[in-house]
Amino acid sequence: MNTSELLSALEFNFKLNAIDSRLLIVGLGITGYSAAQFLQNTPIKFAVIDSRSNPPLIDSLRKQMPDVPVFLGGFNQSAFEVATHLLVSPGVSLSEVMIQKAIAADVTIMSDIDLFACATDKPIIAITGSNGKSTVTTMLGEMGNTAGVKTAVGGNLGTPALDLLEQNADLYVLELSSFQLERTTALNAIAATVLNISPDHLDRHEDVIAYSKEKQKIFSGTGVMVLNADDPLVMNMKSKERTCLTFSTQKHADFYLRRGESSSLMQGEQFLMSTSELRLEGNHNVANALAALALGSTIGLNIEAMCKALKKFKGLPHRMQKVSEIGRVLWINDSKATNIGACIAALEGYEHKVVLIAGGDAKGADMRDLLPVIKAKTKSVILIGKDAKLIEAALEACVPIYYASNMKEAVRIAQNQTIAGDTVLLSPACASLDQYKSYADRGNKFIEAVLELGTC
Ligand code: UMA
Ligand code: ADP
Repeated sequence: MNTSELLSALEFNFKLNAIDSRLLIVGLGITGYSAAQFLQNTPIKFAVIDSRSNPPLIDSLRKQMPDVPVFLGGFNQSAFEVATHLLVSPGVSLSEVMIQKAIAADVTIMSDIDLFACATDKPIIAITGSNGKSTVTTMLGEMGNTAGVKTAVGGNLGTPALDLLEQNADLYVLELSSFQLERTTALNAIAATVLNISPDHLDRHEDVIAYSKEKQKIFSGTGVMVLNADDPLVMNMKSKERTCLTFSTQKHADFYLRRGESSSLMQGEQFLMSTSELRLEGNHNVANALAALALGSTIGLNIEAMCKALKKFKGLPHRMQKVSEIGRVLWINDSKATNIGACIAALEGYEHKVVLIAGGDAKGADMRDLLPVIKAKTKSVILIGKDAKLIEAALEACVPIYYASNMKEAVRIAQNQTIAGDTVLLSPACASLDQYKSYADRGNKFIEAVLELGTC
């Protein structure tokens, strides 16, 4: 797409133009930086603001774009007052006072995803949900490339959407978070899905219904809706006016799991592949595979190529990742389980009781939702992090509970709870930021501690 087509799209969607608009990029993380780099090659006038005095990318910005005005160390009122448009990074809450004032003054709120949608005429497939986004986004990326369609993947997955443009792909697959969706209005994905809804980010969203409404925004536009027939909150999003495809591991759907002596992935009456050919564990990953197949089918990806990609896909690190087997005890790293839904899915996948390491920042979720599955599927629980006491109270002593102040201690306590044949699962049901740099840092600390056991 050339600059004049981009400018027409920005004018049409946002009344954003090179003459009288002033855009303020709020937040200088990787999203804000990608937006600045993109706008630098257009005639749109923009500035950048971050509440931190020394945001991570300030040096690069000053070096690469010395003429761009930058405001740091707070949300400076005068910077907001001249802005006609705010491009708000996902890490910044829309309830910030200066943003609320801007909304009241009719300033247009937009996201990097809006800019991206205006900047490409190539198909976009958009993926959200409480859990499975990264897995399905990556699966679909592999499917596209295996089918011979140059596919780029990004968004919440890690590479900001605007940075994908340089790959000049023929298909873009975007993982989108509720934070990205709540400030996006111009997305018109050729196909989109909400994989599932379970409580998450309730420190930022009023309740699960408000959170689910933000997720539903992924269906703005006219594209195909891919819906999880096993999730009532998702099925409520179905629109009569739109083409819908469903997937299910429980019942007949457009893409579904046929259970039997050997279970199979099916499209209608057509056998696609046997589940034993999947390299990923758990019923939730069967659902993820079905969702990816359904999404791929909407743009006519070759079905054999999609199955070939699925058969090769080994999964992402920190999601039900096998770390080691020591003295016939299996250690599993599911550090990416940053909410209750992911922890429940992990535990439900076991036929025997496991030793669970959980805890961290519960983000306002009601930890009592964990009680039935913990009672049914765990031998004992070792709690870490800021909300350990809250979780203990929610579990009503249904199994033995221990505290650990760090991961090394948690792993040692877990080891003492095990006998040959047991599994120890790190699936925290909480965010990691109270004790770790990220979920990956938490997972790596777990791996380190487990591998140390093997050398003792
Ligand atoms: N921040 C400030 N002041 C500011 C701006 C940001 O303190 O003025 C803080 C935020 O509160 C947050 C951090 O800086 O703690 C980063 O926020 P950001 O919006 O600058 O983040 P980016 O670096 O742009 O990364 C974002 C996503 N981050 C968030 O949603 C918090 C990344 O998702 C995403 O990969 C990236 O854009 C590219 O699209 C991360 C994430 O944790 C992985 N997502 C959440 C999740 O998956 O649960 C939603
Ligand atoms: P997201 O990007 O939505 O966080 P991931 O694919 O990174 O999703 O997986 C995050 C966590 O959720 C992991 O613990 C993983 O095992 C679990 N998970 C993956 N897919 C599903 C699903 N469909 N339902 C429930 N939990 C899932």
